[in-house]
Amino acid sequence: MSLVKNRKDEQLEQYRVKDEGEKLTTNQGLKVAEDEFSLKAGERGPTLLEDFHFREKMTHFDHERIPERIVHARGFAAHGEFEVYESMKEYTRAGFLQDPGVKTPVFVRFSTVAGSRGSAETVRDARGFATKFYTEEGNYDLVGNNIPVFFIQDAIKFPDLIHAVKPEPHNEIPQAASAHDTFWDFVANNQESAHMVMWTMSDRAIPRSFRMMEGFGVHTFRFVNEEGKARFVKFHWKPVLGTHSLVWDEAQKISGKDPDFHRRDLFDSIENGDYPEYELGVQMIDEEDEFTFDFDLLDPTKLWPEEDIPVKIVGKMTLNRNVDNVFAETEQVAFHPGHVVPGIDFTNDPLLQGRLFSYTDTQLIRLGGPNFHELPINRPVCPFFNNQRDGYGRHTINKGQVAYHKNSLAANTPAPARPEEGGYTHYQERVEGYKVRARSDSFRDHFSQAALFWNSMSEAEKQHLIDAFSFELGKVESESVQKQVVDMFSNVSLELAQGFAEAIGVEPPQAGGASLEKSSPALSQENTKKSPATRKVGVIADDGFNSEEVGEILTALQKEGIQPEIISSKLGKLKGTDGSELKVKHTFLTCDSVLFDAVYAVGGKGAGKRFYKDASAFLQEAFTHFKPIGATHEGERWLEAQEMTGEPGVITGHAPDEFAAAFTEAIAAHRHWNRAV
Ligand code: HDE
Repeated sequence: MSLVKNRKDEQLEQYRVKDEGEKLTTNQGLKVAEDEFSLKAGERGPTLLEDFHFREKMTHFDHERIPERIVHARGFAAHGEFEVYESMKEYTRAGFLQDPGVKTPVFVRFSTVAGSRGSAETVRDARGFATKFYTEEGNYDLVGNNIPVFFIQDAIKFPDLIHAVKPEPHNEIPQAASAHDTFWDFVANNQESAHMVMWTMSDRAIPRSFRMMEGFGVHTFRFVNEEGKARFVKFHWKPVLGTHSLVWDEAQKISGKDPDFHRRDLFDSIENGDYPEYELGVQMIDEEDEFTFDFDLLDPTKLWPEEDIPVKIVGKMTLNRNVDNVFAETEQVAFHPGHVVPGIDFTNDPLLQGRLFSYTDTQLIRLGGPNFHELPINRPVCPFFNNQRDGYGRHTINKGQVAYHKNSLAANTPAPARPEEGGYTHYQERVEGYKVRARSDSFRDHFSQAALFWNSMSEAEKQHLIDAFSFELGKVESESVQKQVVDMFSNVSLELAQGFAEAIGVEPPQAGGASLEKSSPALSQENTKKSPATRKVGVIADDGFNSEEVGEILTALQKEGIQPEIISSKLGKLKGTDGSELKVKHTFLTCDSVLFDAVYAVGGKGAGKRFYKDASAFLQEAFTHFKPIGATHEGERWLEAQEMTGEPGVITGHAPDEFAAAFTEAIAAHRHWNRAV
């Protein structure tokens, strides 16, 4: 664990308790003499009500659970720090964005949306990316997703969307999946969802790692500077390792082999010192330019193409400490898009406006009352004073007789602060209009940006989209819903609609498609950063491996930050040709090809028939998932036997140093889509 200390860490320290080595007590501090037997009337008699220790232990246990989040229930979090690269003074007065060198403590929770708290992590879904900045001016929460747009335009439809995507109420099936009738019925009948559905059917919805996905604030917010000048702003997190995904078959298998795949990856990386890093980016538009775009800036189903409105990279976040206790921190953390600091303000995006209500409301039921801000993980690092009092679980002991404003008995304190003293003032936007339940006409184009997304995909990504639609709608039972969805997406791309219509047995549409030709290269993961760092390579080896060669190759890979793990038929140590040893980390039984980024087939003279069978299955699976494969000696012959040699991303037959360099490059490429599988 990192030894990094910051103000939040110091604050949390006063609440940490280590029980190890202590005497067992009740919650009243009374030492307990016996913890295995309840108090009975005779050895075989009934338990007595007066057994306060039993009662307390059982009562606490009975109350250990709180309601899980209605959405984003399955999540995992870590602590870290944020530092701005250059002052953002020109654009915002937000204190934490002023000084390079000042490190603001952060707490980030990643999540899936639809699944229950115990569901698998590699399901097809959007991912939550919620960041709490513990700034000196109070907590600022950037509660975003890994997808820059949302399914709906108005918060009033959120309960409908979530009811449709959650397991169907009559049989509570399926868990953590959108491949069912009610979700697709919702999509077809609420066509504003088209753009986000393109993203959730794309590889973005099956990230390789929380460390390798982008984050987006989604809504348009406002930056306001010291002079009161405002600009529209969208927030981005860009992962330093690039944006990478799993393949769908692999993701489904991981759900069974390791339902904790993403949290394990995050936890282990932090423990290893491979701290996940993300750069903060902002897109800004001047208020004067509000109406110069072919979409409405307030519409949360629209993104701002990065080629038109560049993302200015302004700082970096590093996650460097795992939590001590998942319940106390990750489960009890309470995010809220309404937790803002001076210099950051809202817009009239009707989705954002509704969220500003929902998040406090949900914490009241989830955390049991209005004092959740006092929980250690939620406390700001700056002091807070007001006239709020009492309620369930109140910790603060407010002294004095005055709990109201205005007063004379306490000299009218706590007193509101003027802006120059840090008081938050809302941006004075001029608003007028009739009270109506309506949607602006400028929100009506649902297909152009969905088409922009399609146009921006590589051939492989387009195929993945067709496959994902074919999978999801292949699980839908209602033919009418299937047909409606085909009709709907024929407005986006005829190629897409025809592709999956064919697969699900619906008459493919003959006409349609958006006329848009524009594309945005930033949307394709083909154009993301490529790095071999922290990639996991399964090394399949047995006794009698070529020591010198393997030693050289593994050292070269490790120098690039690649993490080789030895897999064999049994645990223990393998002996190489010169007597050197390799420690086996996994057997074919305890791991699986889907849990690695690449495979290196080493072999060994001791490898028998059974070993060869297991190794072949492992390699075959890696091959069909387009993963880099390297092989030397026996390994090379295994690949030849399976006709993999010479395929893209399959590295064989070089001197060790050349092999290591070529294999590293293949690993950095992530996947090799142009392979014949
Ligand atoms: Fe959320 N959302 N949401 N959401 N959301 C919640 O708040 C809600 C939306 C997001 O790790 C809930 O504390 C409404 C968009 C994240 O603890 C709840 C609407 C985006 C998390 C809620 C939205 C998000 C939540 C459930 C439509 C991306 C997890 C538990 C108006 C910008 C935070 C909780 C964590 C959680 C409501 C739409 C992101 C019920 C009403 C858009 C990352 O309050």
